[in-house]
Amino acid sequence: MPPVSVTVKAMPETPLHPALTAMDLGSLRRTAQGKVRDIYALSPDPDSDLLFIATDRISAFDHVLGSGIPDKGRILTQLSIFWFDHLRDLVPNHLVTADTREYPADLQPFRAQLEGRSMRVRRATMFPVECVVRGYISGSGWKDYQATGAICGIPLPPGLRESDQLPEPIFTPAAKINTGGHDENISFDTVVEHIGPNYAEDLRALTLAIYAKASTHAASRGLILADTKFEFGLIDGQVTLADEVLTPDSSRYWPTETYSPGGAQASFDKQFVRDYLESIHWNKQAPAPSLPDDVVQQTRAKYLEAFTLITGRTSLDT
Ligand code: PZK
Repeated sequence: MPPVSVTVKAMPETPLHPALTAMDLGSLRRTAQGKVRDIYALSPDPDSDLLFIATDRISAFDHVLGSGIPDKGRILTQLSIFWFDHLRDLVPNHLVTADTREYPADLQPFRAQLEGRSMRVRRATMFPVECVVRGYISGSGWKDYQATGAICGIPLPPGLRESDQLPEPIFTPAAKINTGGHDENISFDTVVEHIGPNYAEDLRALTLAIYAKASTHAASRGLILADTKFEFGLIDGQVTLADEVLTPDSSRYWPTETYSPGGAQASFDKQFVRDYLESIHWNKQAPAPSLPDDVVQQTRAKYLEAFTLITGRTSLDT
């Protein structure tokens, strides 16, 4: 009898809970809702800390889909916390605690919903600028380059191909468009007009420094950090990193192994979702479809893979 060799592919842990796509926090006041994240005020006091929550909702082609991805909110929250810690010597951040036992008493009944997916954060006065940094040319940057040879007024060398690495990382700020539209790329001079030269310089320098540190870490884990977006605010007069940071929802990560410039790169996390939505010829108008369970599970596995690669941890719970 020859020896039998069995290889078991490591399977991601099975989710213990269904996707959580809508929060129920009783009478707590929601102050902002994004496609995927919710922000609540911890108390009626206008200066109170905020509760920043990542739900399991997922968006594609600018719509929130009918299905959530179990554990997505916990995965993205744990990634943000990892990066806040990794970046702590570079920039202060808004995180107070993610230990739900340190949340106010009236939230204790909701701890099961909040555990792992929420952060108690300091309230900041947010700068009205999306701080985007690109090390590679993709997305709206590729579109602008093809049309004008520049991104946000920064001239780039001719002959770049889609997904090429840029000669050096560039700060490509964007202005938020409120009514669901895409952010609009703006020049550095426009940032200066909005917030003044000192803060504009601060945001650019911080954004580029954070990108340098984060992309070095990502590279050590086999990932290219193609681009990412930060939001900053003022807390006690200090420029502070806020929002979620360096998650797959706010960043483009590409596996170094399959990187191939000259076209679009597959999405690390959402490619199964996009492929499914294209396969059913959805017209990309509301209502957005739900996802079959195999697409949900494959997508969940990709978020877990990103988490494990970046943090070196195999479980969300340890
Ligand atoms: C804040 N957003 C964007 C994110 C949404 C909206 N620490 C803070 N203090 C004050 N305001 C904000 C933050 C943070 N972070 C961030 N809007 C306000 C946003 C997620 C969901 F609906």
